Amino acid sequence: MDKRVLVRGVVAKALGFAGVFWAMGAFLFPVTAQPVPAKVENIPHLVTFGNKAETSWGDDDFCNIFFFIVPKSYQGPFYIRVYDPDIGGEIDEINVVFDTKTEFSVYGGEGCWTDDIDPTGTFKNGTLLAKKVFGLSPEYDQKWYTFGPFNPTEGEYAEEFQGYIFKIIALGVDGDDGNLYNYFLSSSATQNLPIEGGDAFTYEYGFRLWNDTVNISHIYPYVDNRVVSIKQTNFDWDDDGEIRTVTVARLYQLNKVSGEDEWAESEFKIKEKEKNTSFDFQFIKRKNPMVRNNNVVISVRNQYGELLPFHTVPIGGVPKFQYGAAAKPIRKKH
Ligand SMILES: [Ca+2]
Ligand SMILES: [Ca+2]
Ligand SMILES: [Ca+2]
Ligand SMILES: [Ca+2]
Repeated sequence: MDKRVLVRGVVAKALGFAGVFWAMGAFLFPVTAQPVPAKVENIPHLVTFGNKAETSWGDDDFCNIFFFIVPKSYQGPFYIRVYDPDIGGEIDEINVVFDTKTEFSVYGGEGCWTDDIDPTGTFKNGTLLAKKVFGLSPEYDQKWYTFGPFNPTEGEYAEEFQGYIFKIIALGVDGDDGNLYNYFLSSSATQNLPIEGGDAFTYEYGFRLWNDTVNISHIYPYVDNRVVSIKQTNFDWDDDGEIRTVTVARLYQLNKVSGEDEWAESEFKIKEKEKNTSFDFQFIKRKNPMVRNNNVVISVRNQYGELLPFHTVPIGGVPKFQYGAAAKPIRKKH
C-alpha cells in the first residue's frame, strides 16, 4: 500500500468521521507531485549558483539535490524535464555578466538514494544515467530540456515508497551567477504529463522567493513517529518577514530568521499529535521595504541529526491547525 494512503488511513481513523472525508479527498482530487516546486508550495523557482559566487547571494553550497519516486505500478518510460536550465536571458540572476555553468546529472541504481541522504555527503552515489552542462544558451532560455527516456527499474527500489527512486543533482561548476529552474517528472518527452502516484522530495531546499509580498511560499517536511524534536535551519533569509511553522497542533509558531549570509536555527519539541504528519513552513515576506531576489536554503533535522524529507506534495495533505486540539490531555502510554 502506498505510504501516504496508509498515513491518511491512520490519521483519518484518529480524526473520525470528518477525517474520513478528508482522507477521501486523496482519491477524489488526486494531487500531482510532478512539477517541482509543486503548486501547493507556491515557490517560483529552484536556485543553484555557480561555485565562484559569494554565499551571500543565498546559496550555501552551489548544489541542489532532488529525488523522484516512480511508483512500481508505472511501467512505461519516463523523463525528467528541466525548465530554463540555461544561465542567461530571462529568469536567472546575473552577477556582472553571465558566465556560469550548471551541471545537471541524473542517477539511479543501488545507493542513489540510500547512500546519499545527507547533502554534505558524497551525493554522487548510484549509477550515472545522464548528464549535461548548461551555460549561457538562448536555445534553452525559458524552454524545457528533457532527460530520458529512463526505465523505472533503473532506479533504486524503495519498499517504503513502493517505487523506484531517481536523483537529480544541479551543481554549479563554474561562474558566480544564479541559475533558476524548475523540474517536471513526465511520461512524455515533449510535454509535461504527470505520472500517477509520482512524487518528489529533497532534504535541503534551495529556492527563490517571489518578488512580491502577496505570495506565501510553503515547504512541508514530514515528521514520522520516531521524531521527538526538530531543528529548523534557514540560510540567508536576509531579515525578510516571518518564517512560520503551522501544524495540526500549532496555530503558528515563529522561527528564528537569518540575516545576510548567515544561518539561524530553531529547535522545538514534537507534540504527540504531530507525529506522522507534515509540517507547513510558511515564508511570509516583509512588506516594506520588499526584499528582492531573495534566495534561501532550508533544512530540518530530527533529534538524531538526520535530515527530514520535504515532499513537494505533503504526505497526509497540508496540515491544518485543529482548534481545541491543544486543550485535550495527551493520553500517556504505560
Ligand atoms: Ca557572472
Ligand atoms: Ca534563463
Ligand atoms: Ca535558468
Ligand atoms: Ca537570501
